[in-house]
Amino acid sequence: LAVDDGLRTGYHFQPPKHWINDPNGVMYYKGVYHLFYQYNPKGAVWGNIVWAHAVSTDLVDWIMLPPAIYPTAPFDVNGCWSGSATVLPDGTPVIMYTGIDGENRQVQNVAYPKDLSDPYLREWVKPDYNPVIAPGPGMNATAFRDPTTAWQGPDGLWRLVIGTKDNHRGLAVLYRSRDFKRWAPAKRALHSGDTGMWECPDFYPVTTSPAVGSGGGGSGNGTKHVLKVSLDLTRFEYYTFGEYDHATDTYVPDAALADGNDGLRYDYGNFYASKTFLDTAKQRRVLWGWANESDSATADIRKGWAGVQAIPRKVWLSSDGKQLVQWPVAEIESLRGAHANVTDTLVAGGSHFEVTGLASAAQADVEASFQVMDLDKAEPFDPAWRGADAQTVCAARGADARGGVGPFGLWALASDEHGERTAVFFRVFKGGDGGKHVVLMCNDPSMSSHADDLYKPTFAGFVDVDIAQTGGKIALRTLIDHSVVESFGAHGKTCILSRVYPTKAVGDKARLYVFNNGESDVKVTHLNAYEMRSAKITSDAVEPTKR
Ligand code: DQQ
Repeated sequence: LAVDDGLRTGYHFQPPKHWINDPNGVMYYKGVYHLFYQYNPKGAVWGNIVWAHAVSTDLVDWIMLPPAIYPTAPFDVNGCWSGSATVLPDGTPVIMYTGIDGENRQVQNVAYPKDLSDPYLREWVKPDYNPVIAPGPGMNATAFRDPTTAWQGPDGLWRLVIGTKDNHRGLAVLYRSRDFKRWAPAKRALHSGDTGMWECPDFYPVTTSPAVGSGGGGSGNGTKHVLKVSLDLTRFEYYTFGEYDHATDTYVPDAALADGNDGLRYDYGNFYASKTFLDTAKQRRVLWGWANESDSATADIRKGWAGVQAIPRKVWLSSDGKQLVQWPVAEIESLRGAHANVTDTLVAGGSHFEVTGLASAAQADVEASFQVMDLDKAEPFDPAWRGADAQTVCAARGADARGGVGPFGLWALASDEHGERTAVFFRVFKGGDGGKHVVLMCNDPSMSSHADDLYKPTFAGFVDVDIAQTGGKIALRTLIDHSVVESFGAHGKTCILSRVYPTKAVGDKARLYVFNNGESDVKVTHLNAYEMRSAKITSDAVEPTKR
């Protein structure tokens, strides 16, 4: 069975065709959000990489512009890879990106807007003095890339980090500059870990308030600094946060946090090479991440497209200071249309019901609150799973394995008779640390499609909530978009994005169910499922009004 084009997204960012990967140079500049991204202008597989460019005034509707940065010079002749934008104090934005030079070395180049009076900043100029940072002696020149947004220290110097590796050790190496032109490496890396290459590092301040200030300054007074890296070995992203001392450029992660595979993730699903920016218009930090396909390369070539961007997420520190919290930017709620509502409906163990009333549940935003009626029915947490990651537990106890408390949640993109369905659910165990329940959130795509050439990984993360304290209540929000199921558990504490390829649950054939496959009854206290309109993706045919 072939995957069909009814799987293109309606409100997740996608260009009309071809391959995309990492978001790049994301920024807000004079009323306009810029999204650049890794793009193959010639096909639906990775290669020929340029920076494609799109602009928006609301992070919802996008105007597609011609590629902004593409190979033109010896310092980027073999590709223009990932990088970031920095808005300088005089208001000029500057991009730094990784160029693949004639010797296939990874070097860092800067580019400046050609015409600051163009509200879309369409054209970018690369000064002849590039590259501004080349791999030093003894450095791994084929693993030295993805510069972050720069920040300025109290001494006035700019700093940024670049991802690299030294044998198996991943590093975020620090560089400093007075003029954004001449850069000197710091003696010590900002941080490192025994994890393999660190791609796409990101480093930024957060507080427990979703609203952020200027974004400058060191840690202290409730401000923590987040360091995120993308591990090319596992294709997952991990973060720590802790104290950053501006004067000495020392970063010390909080003691409870681990680097690498045992660490915290932004997303426990298909989400990679992400990058944040400070949105000065709305005083928030916004996270962009790329979701790859999980069908085959052959299917991508047939479809003519591959890759989407996740919905931009606001990110901040949880009130207990133990993790980050993420939530889709409020702007996407402007796409909400007709909605179906369920209140105080009991779902008996072993039962399910359809959420009816939507013309299609292929493009929907679902907010649900569940209440477990009998937490005592929770199964003991198998001591053999201690230290195991959530994905291992969920693979052992999928959506169809009957439990004590849960699995309960949604069947998204379900066909008639739900022969196809993607299960997003919680499962609760007794006997966690300190006697707390262990709450697991999973995305089980094993029944998501009748097609046979798909990679269908189970994704899962633990949810750090004390479910007994909340009276058995837990919330789930799921953004459904044809081939995307992007979920936020417990108000954004655990997030899972999954790509699925239904063959029957497509367009107006897609349905939505609530299911409970546990012993304990579960009540749906509230559920609102909104049909989502499509975002407007236009090309730049019309000259915008200059202001
Ligand atoms: N993708 C880019 C690299 C980056 C990787 C190349 C991460 O710069 O390290 O397309 O997906």
